[in-house]
Parts: sequence; structure tokens; C-alpha cells
Amino acid sequence: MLSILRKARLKDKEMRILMLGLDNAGKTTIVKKIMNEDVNSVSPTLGFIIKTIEYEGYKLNIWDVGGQKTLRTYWKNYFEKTDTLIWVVDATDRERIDDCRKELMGLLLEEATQRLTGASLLVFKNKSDVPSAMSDDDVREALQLDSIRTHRWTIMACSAITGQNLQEGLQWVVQDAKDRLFLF
Ligand SMILES: Nc1nc2c(ncn2[C@@H]2O[C@H](COP(=O)(O)OP(=O)(O)OP(=O)(O)O)[C@@H](O)[C@H]2O)c(=O)[nH]1
Ligand SMILES: [Mg+2]
Repeated sequence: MLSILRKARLKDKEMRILMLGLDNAGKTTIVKKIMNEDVNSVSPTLGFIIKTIEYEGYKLNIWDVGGQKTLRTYWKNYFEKTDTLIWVVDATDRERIDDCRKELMGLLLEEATQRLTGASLLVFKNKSDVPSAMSDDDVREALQLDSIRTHRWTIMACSAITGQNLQEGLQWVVQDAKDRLFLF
């Protein structure tokens, strides 16, 4: 039933995108950069922000939810009707990469995750402009992405500061949605 509704909305060219990840990963900065807003005035998100972006005729409703530890228990309240989950990783934060894996895996395994069934996953390896950032392979391994069988996924290096791969990420999201219309 859910997938029928989802499909109907995709036909209407409207998508719900949920952006999650640990605090300080760069979620809000990514959204601001995409919207051509000033990226120097970002502060931690205490609740959530919804921004709508028009991309290739699609209306992308992006839910940017705060990632601080105390806020993570509320993440599941946002799962419903999500077409694509964008998981943002701070590639410079080696210390918390294991926390990052646990949170992502917890999310995908949780019972409430049934509400995420059928959603695709884009892992944005953010802060790739920093020379010491982890490589794609490092992050792929550290997050054990290859073990994910329940969702279509991909990983992309990006930077909310330079704008690297942000458009390409949206391109993947939209193309994946188009593909799914024919798949199911
Ligand atoms: N060098 C670099 N810094 C970045 C990048 N993206 C974000 N930052 C910085 O990282 C910090 C956190 O960015 P936010 O966008 O607030 O992170 P967030 O994921 O929204 O954090 P919460 O709202 O607390 O969950 C800010 O100081 C940003 O300027 C990036 O691509 N490169
Ligand atoms: Mg934020």
C-alpha cells in the first residue's frame, strides 16, 4: 500500500527526502549551498527545517533534521513516506565514524524502519574539500555499506563549501526515483 502511494507521488513528480547524520556533519550547510544561500551563518539545527527544491521538474521536499545525540530518538518520527534517505557523513571526523556507522545501521535495522522500506539511500561523504578527509573507500568500509541489502544505495564525495557533487547527488536521487517507477 505504502509503495503504491509512494509511486503515485513519484508520478506527480514530488519527493520526500530525509536528511540525517550526526551533528556537525554538514546537513544544513549542504541544503543552504544547494539553495544558493550564505553558508557562513549556519548553526546547529535543534528541530527540523523543510526546504523545497525544484530539480529537473521534480519538487524535492528536503527534511533537514538536527543530529545531536538528544535529538536522534526523534528521527524515527520522520521516516514515514520518505522516498530517499540522504545520510551525511563528516569525512574529517574519524573519531566518530564508528558512532556514525552504529546510528546508520540502527536506523536501517530498527522496527520503525519498516516505514523506510522502499526508500533509497544516498551517503554523502561531506567535507571532502578538507585534504585530510577520509577516502570514499575508507568511509564505505567503516560504515560497512556493502552489507546493506535492504535499500538501493550509493556513496558520493561532496563538499557543502565548494558545492562539489551536490547537483550530482540530486541527479542520482531523481534518476533513482525514475528507475523505481519502472521497477515496482
Ligand atoms: N570544510 C567544510 N566544512 C563544512 C562542510 N560542510 C559543513 N561544514 C562545517 O561544518 C559545521 C557544521 O555544519 P552544519 O551544516 O551545521 O551541520 P549539521 O549536520 O546541520 O549539524 P546539526 O544541525 O547539529 O545536526 C559548520 O561549521 C560548517 O561550516 C564542508 O563541506 N566542508
Ligand atoms: Mg543542521
